Amino acid sequence: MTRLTYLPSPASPIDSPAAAGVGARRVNIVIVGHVDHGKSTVIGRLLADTHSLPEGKLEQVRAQCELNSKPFEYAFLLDALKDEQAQGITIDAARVFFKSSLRHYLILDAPGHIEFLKNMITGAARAEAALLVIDAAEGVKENSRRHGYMVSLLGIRQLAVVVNKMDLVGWDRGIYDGIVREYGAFLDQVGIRPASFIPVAARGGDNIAGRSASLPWYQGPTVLEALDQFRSEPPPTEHSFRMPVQDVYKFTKQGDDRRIVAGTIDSGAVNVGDSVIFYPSGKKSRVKSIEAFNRPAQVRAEAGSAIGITLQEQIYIPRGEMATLEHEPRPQVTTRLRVSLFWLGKEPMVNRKEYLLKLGTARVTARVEEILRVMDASTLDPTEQRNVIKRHDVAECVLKLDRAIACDLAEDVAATSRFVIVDDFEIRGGGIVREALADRQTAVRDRVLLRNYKWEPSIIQPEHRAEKYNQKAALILVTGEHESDRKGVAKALEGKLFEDGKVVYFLGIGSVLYGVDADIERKPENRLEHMRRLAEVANLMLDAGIILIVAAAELTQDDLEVIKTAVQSDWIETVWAGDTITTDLACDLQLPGGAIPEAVDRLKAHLQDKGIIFRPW
Ligand SMILES: Nc1nc2c(ncn2[C@@H]2O[C@H](COP(=O)(O)OP(=O)(O)OP(=O)(O)O)[C@@H](O)[C@H]2O)c(=O)[nH]1
Ligand SMILES: [Mg+2]
Repeated sequence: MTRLTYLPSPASPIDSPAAAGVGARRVNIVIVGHVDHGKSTVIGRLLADTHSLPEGKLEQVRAQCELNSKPFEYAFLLDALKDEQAQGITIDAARVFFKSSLRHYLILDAPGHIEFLKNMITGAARAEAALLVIDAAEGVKENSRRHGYMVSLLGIRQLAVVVNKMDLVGWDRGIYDGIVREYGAFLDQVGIRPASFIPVAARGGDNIAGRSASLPWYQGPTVLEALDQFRSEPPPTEHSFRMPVQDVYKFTKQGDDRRIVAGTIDSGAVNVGDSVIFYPSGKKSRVKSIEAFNRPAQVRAEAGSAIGITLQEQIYIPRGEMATLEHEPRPQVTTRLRVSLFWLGKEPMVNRKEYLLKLGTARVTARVEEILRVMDASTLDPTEQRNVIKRHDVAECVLKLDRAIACDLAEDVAATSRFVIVDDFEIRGGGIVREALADRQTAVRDRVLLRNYKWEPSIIQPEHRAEKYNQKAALILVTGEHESDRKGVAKALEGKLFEDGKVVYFLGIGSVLYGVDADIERKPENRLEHMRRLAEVANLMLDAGIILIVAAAELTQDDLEVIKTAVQSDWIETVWAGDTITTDLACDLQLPGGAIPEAVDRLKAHLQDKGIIFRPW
């Protein structure tokens, strides 16, 4: 079936159930620790000692070392495997598979904290348990602590601490005990109770897969035994269904109006016939079919699979929405989040600066509204009260987003509570959502969600209207000071577009105030409701495919946020008429005072740039 080529390929071919072995659930383990403390050696040894290496690999790497006259390192095994896997894998963490007599494992060796955080949060990798390696000779270092904190922040509750290189300290029990005390106290502070502290010498294989004769005083499990003792977490299908929408594809065959909503299921499961609700929009439909990559259509799909669903009623949903099931707990929808985050950027995180927050497939501009608490992650000492979050700090803060997103709280659905913060195209931090806070639009949003839930979809697709009218529906908000001629500009634009054959309508605020709003007084406390009604009227006209031009004096950012709650934000253009912007509104275009025809020309060019109307060839 050719249509399946529209679907994204699964995150990685080795994520397939086949790789986990028939019937066995694979356990994912992340390995962390300070640089050079021996992560790669532990993994290399595990591979070698469980006979999980490809035939002849060990000998091949040894021979190569000899050839280049450098000492053999178990870490080289990983590099060799990494090279082999490199095709088809796009993430930075080395992914290594091996099996014990009990079950299959995937071990993720993250080369640094950015990669670790990135992979853990973006879902490129998820781990149920962690191994944290500490060099017995060097002792607990800053990154031993930072990584421990990150493990706790990511909600990984199972941890074994590997005290490595015991050979370098003469297998001394006192040194081991000291590390157990010091690091155990630290873990206690971040709320992790480690399953075990294991003294090992990874290079020689002591206490990795086999018991060490040099450590007779230690009675606990070997690393391999500790792995086998980790609980395999309850399958994510026990949680609510969450699928961030990656993309919406349209069938291209003539007369086929269906779309495929594609994404990877983060948690839960979905069945054909289920009633799905997309958030933050609140739009609803029913699952008609589930299409999976390279597999025949299926009736059910579970967490971890990359799928596409077709819907009974065709509704417009953009990338970034989150598919959920009607009969399950709904996600949080808000523009204000209380979060715990970890900052890795060289430049500190500051108030007022704009960042990009990525959660699921949603991308949204975010600012720090308030910093509640900052700690140094390597000591967990609360730093003095300050208003910046420095590199390697962990902080609890309130983030304000410029439009609402759907997410979950860490305690409800971990996967859809994780986010990263991007600045200048690089990931600078990440964290989890602790609490969804109310914002000014909460009441409006609740009504919009209900409206969308009850929405009667037309059989005419929005893009068919767009094709017929040769334009994209848009709300153009023309605002300015009271004295500005915003109405003049707005009406002239309407005239010009009408002349060009567009379906366009000018709406003055007065037409709403004394009509739709006739039952509410004009006083400041009613402004929100006035805006809500204006936005609802606009939403109807936009749904009809119209370019709607609204003129209103001195719109503020608050007004815009209310309007954005009811009207899809990518359909809105804000224009300020006049030399100085006197409110806090973020404008897409400013038209300095002057002749109306010029203003209209500039506006028209702007609409062409935005693809709302098309430029003549
Ligand atoms: N003496 C001794 N050296 C070891 C042991 N385990 C690892 N090493 C050495 O420590 C060095 C670092 O080991 P790696 O496994 O590369 O450490 P890593 O944590 O993966 O390092 P990065 O990936 O660079 O952070 C290597 O030279 C290893 O041979 C051990 O048990 N005893
Ligand atoms: Mg390494």
